[in-house]
Amino acid sequence: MHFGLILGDQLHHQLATLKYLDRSEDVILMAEVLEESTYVAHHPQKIALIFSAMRHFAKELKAQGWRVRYHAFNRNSEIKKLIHFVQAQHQLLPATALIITQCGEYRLQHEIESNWSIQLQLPVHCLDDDRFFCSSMQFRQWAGKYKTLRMEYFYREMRKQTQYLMQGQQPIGGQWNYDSANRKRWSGNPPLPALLKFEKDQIDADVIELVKREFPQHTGHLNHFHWATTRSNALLALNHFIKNSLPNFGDYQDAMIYGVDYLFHSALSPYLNCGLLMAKEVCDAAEAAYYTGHAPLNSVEGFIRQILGWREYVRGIYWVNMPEYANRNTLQHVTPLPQYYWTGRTQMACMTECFRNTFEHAYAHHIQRLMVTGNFALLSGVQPQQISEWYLAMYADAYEWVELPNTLGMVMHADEGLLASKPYAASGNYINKMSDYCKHCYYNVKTKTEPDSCPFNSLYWYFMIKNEKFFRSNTRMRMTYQSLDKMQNKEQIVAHAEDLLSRLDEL
Ligand code: FAD
Ligand code: DLZ
Ligand code: SF4
Repeated sequence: MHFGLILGDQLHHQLATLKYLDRSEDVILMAEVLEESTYVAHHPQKIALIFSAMRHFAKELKAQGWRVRYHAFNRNSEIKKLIHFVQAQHQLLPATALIITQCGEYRLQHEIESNWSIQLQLPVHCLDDDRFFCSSMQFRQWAGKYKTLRMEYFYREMRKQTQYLMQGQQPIGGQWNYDSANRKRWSGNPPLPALLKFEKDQIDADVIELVKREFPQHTGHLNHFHWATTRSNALLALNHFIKNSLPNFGDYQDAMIYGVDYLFHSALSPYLNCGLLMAKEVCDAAEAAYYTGHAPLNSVEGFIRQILGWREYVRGIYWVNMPEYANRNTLQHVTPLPQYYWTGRTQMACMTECFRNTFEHAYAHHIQRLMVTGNFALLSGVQPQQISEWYLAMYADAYEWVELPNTLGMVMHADEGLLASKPYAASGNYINKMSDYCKHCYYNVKTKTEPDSCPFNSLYWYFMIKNEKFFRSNTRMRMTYQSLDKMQNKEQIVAHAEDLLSRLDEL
């Protein structure tokens, strides 16, 4: 008899472990444990989503005839780590092997590979996670062919492999990428889709109570919890997105609006990452919407690129470069993360608005993460590991394989440009162009060195001056340095930025 351990982000009926095991003989183990729920201070909604989805999944497995041993969260129990639960079950009912599908985080994968078999006195077999379009092995082979890696080239390979939006070897429409058509500002039209909220059942209600009781000190609210916690509801969320938001997804992908939580984004990442949805079925549904004429090419290509391109690419980067990747800090940033990342209290309206979204929903869309909270951390020189921990804690979709390359690579440019060829640094002007946040702000986005000037402005130029040795020779940043060279009041900007940095927590 084998044990199959299924983790909180592996909740799919076609998981490699389940395909490998025999339901008439083998036993499935699942456990809610202290270590997994506190290795960072996860947002309470993230914990609630995972616990509730785990409980629903275990129930579905039992209904299908699997023998399931489930450990519900109990802070006082001896079972604090996943291995403790396997150990306890192995003592009760000795197994011949433990089967597991590759974990999403190096931390746990490494612990399993290096210790478990000896500690448990049990062979441990680790299966490839085949929920992705590109295996870690395939990515390694692809990456081995290039001196410099670029997502765009990886994405083209994946388009050819999967044949999404392709005519033979050529992209439909003649272009691989419609990013330049995806930058409209939104000012009230087209109307936003209604928010899909799921009725809570008894399992959801029990878990929400438990999380409220057990994790009161974790940042984030539980009262807005409306995530799907079953596969059938996650499929409803997918259909809702395809029908109501995908047609406008492309045009407004980069827009941000005060008080608007999701715009035309899908909010499907928590389901994709915990297993309730498969990447392939999501991309299939989007592609079908193009072929039926329901959604335009810039939306469908843009959406598929995020999943087939970025999501797979960052996963590849993670597994090829861990564990040393996590410690990189190319720009040698050491500033502690300002307190307002946890309290939301700052006078910068763009930041308070992204924090509000985050705390209320364990969600913020990509541009909010990249160009507001991320951009600010980059410009103010926050230590990459501290801001990485914040993203890992705050979002319902956050697992290290996807969070770390996005934060450390894309946002903080801490990986020597491995992931992105130039930093996504921007002044307040970009935020003002893509949002209406500045209208609600104490600071003035139009000035740089006045007492009430937008902090992003002087910090942006200060960042360029401080890091000149890294970026001046970068051809993609030529215009930035040409503008800097023409600038009259550089000393004033430096002085202003240094003053802001000396009282970063008060902004
Ligand atoms: P949509 O805009 O609807 O996009 C569709 C899907 O594409 C997403 O559901 C997601 O699966 C995928 N996707 C889009 N962009 C990316 C990307 N850059 N990398 C990987 N997948 C992408 N995404 C996570 O899933 N987990 C994380 O922990 C995470 N951390 C991030 C941290 C930072 C600093 C930044 C800048 C981005 C991070 N992202 C992360 C990527 C992206 O912001 C989220 O995937 C996206 O906001 C999820 O919202 P959505 O489902 O509405 O996405
Ligand atoms: C994120 C998370 C949390 C909060 N709790 C659990 C848990 O109690 N049990 C579990 O199996 N998984 C949990 N997870 C997801 C794991 O942290 C995730 O599977 C690993 O980090 C590997 O990706
Ligand atoms: Fe953000 Fe600056 Fe605009 Fe205020 S003025 S919302 S700080 S970009």
